[in-house]
Amino acid sequence: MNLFEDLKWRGLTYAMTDPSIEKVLNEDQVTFYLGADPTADSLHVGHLLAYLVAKRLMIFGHKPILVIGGGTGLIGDPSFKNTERQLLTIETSLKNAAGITKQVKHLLPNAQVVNNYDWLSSLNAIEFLRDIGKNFNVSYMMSKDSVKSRIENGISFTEFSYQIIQAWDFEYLFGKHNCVMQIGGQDQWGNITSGLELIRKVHGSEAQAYGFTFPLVTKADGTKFGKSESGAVWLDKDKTSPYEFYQYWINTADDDVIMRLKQFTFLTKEQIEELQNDLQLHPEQRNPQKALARELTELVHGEEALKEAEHITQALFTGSLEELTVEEIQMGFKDLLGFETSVDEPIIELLVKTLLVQSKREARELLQSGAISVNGMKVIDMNELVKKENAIGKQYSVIRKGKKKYVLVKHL
Ligand code: 545
Repeated sequence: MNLFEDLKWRGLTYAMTDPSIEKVLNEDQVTFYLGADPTADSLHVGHLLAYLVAKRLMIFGHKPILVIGGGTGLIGDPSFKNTERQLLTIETSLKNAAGITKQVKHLLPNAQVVNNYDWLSSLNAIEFLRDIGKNFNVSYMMSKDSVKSRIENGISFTEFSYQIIQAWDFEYLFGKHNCVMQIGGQDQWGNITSGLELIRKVHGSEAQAYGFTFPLVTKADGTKFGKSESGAVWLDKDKTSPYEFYQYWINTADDDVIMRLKQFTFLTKEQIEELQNDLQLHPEQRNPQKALARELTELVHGEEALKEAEHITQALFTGSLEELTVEEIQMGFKDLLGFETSVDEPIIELLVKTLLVQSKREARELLQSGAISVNGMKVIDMNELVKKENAIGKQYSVIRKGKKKYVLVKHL
């Protein structure tokens, strides 16, 4: 499959400024760019798609420039936003830009990364209005779908001017780095086409430059992609642990999982078709979901973190929590309530208090029959103390009844 067919098959083509893009993508090796504003200190899974599209182009020989919007972030992109954005302070913008730069470098290790603050910050008002502004027609700017609703409901001159600034970036990169293509999500169409408009005004109507957008990710049930019960799914491991990240993908609905494998993984058509077959034959095994979670966790967090996430998932499934480290337990139980105690208590008391049994009589019977274990060790004596001293990392004891039922006791 050539690049364009691959992108199409994966559902990654939304709109193109020129049908000859297909030929350019398949036959040329061009420099292209993708921008992100530092509105937060981390990307989330929604933004990840954009970088994976860039990576696909890179694999086929095109050269990426990743623009960090240190300058544009100070203005605020109004595209499809209902209300005016809160201005970022320079400090926040810088701090966020550092976080995002680190992430994009990790995702595309060989890409050139630049910050548009470097060229935008020296632009003065006269230059802006005379050299750049003169190329834009206000009614053209107002007609963009991305700002239409805001024209009626209110938009500051600052945000209204955003498309000119992003357009200037494209023109700047075109002139300086021979960057002939800008890619972005479908919400970026207005800004990207403004850039092409400017390039043609400045470099003549024959100037060859292209815009390419991909669709926003949607879910079959209509709910928002990229949100879990605890909020956005971030790439930063301190905001969303690798285990939670893994869980997000493994919980993908059957109706979405094949699409997600196409969009977000580098598995081949054959591999994905095999998983599709697998989904039809034995959906209960969730092999496509496992493959998706594995691919993405490894890509974003690395092999070690993937192993850890799989280990926690496995241990929670079988109940063998005693195999886990303190960190793993904390990661896996972040949102679950355990039982806390500040004294070493006899097992019989704890069994009742944690509701693992209904009565002391039941507890006694289970202990006698060898069905109770603490941290993997069988306990028979009903007066045996569950001690902080013997706990995993002196913090957690796992009390298990039979194979599947267990509680986590936290020693305070
Ligand atoms: C700035 C200067 C340029 C070119 C582009 C930009 C950024 C652009 C924009 N993009 C979005 C974004 O989101 C915040 C990410 C970091 C927390 O606003 N004006 O910055 C998203 N983008 C990726 C995709 C997008 C877009 O980073 O293009 O469509 C999401 O999928 O919304 O010269």
